[in-house]
Amino acid sequence: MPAIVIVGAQWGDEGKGKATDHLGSQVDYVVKFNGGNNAGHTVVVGDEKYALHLLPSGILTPGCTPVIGNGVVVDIDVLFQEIDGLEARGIDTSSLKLSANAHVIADYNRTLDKVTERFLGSRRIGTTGRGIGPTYADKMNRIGIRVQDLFDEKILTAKVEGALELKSQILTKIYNRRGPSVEQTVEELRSHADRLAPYVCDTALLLGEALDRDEVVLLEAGQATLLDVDHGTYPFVTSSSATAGGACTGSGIPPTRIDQVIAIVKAYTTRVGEGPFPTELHDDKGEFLRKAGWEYGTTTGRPRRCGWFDTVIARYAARINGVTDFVLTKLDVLTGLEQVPVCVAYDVDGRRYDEMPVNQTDFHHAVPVYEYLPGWFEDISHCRTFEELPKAAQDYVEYAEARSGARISVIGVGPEREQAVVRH
Ligand code: 2SA
Ligand code: GDP
Ligand code: MG
Repeated sequence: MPAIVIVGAQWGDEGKGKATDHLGSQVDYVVKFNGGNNAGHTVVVGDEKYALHLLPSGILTPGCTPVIGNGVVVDIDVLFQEIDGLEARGIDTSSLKLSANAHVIADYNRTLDKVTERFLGSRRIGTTGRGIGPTYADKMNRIGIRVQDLFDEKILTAKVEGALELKSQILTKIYNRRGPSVEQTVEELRSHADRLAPYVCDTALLLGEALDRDEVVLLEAGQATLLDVDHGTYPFVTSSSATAGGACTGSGIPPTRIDQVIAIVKAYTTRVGEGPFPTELHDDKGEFLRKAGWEYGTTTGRPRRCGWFDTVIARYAARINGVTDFVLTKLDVLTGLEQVPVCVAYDVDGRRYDEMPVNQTDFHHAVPVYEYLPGWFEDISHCRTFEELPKAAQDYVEYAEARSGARISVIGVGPEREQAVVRH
């Protein structure tokens, strides 16, 4: 039976959490494979609203085992805060599994993230300040601290010493700040070890065996295609592999076992943080989308930048991820517009681009070429079949589908679990 991957098609916050939760009852394992507590996934169940950061969205479904894979970077304090928060609301988190190979976010990396952003000034990335980038940098630099290191004080001390030797030099000489002591860091990391131990295991083995038993594994990406460190709008990206390929490296599940790739795409586009965004709106229409879609960061509360739907980006996401199905979310937010512009190509200094320009400068200069579709005014939040949608909304979906390179299987018409139109 299948391994299914869920990815974001744009710059994140497309509604991956809701889509994962929607599939929760049909799957046995939900795996977070990249990122950390920079992610924010909102799931609304009845009157309850949950904001998940480190825990996979499947944790809300009884019987579904949540897994934090090796590709994730873990802030242990935040992990326990989230576990405690959910337990206090009656959610059982005891089945959580955490990869022994996942990397741990140490306090010095949170500090480095923040001071680096200040240092960059106008060239800043607009990170969430959670220490994500420096922790992945340590991983690649082979000076990272992994979950398994927490259980051996000698090894942990040697690793922290190695990492801090370099960091302290950077912190004191370049940023003029005092680096933390080895003892302090080891003590802080070790303080969690006993509580963490029951969750820790070889998650790649666990998932491989689950697939052998024909169980269903859902791999849930944090962030999105255009924030992927390789395929996104570098350097305005996160530091992990947020595309479908990352699901394999971040979980230990091989590519030959992935059966379906579902990309979540918003009916318009948003972005938080810095970086190019061709269809961004700086006028009252942008404000309309922000208000109607409540576009504020789930983790940091930052207002999200808003713009029209961009089929060039959707096609790119379909190609890079091998998308089999799109879930088009937040169609309800577009209700009440006379006309809805859709970007079909870019004009870059007089030259037309139908596909994403590979050159970063070209993408910065991309001016959207729009087609204008008729809007609708009817409330669609109660629609549950495609036929119930107003004709103009149906046309919008079919237009987006024809230009996005994969079928649109589900349409979101509201934040709640059941507010969806299932087509396939
Ligand atoms: P980082 O902190 O190193 O990962 O930041 C690098 C870039 O990645 C962007 N990024 C995000 N974009 C959208 N949503 C994210 N999660 C939160 C949410 C964001 C929030 O769900 O709302 O609450 O602000 C997320 N995480 C990282 C970030 O904006 C940088 O552009
Ligand atoms: P994620 O990071 O991709 O999981 O997305 P977020 O949770 O950060 O942001 C998506 C927001 O849109 C959340 O507040 C969801 O509750 C909400 N949402 C998801 N799908 C829909 C939809 O179809 N319509 C509306 N109005 N809101 C939705
Ligand atoms: Mg989010």
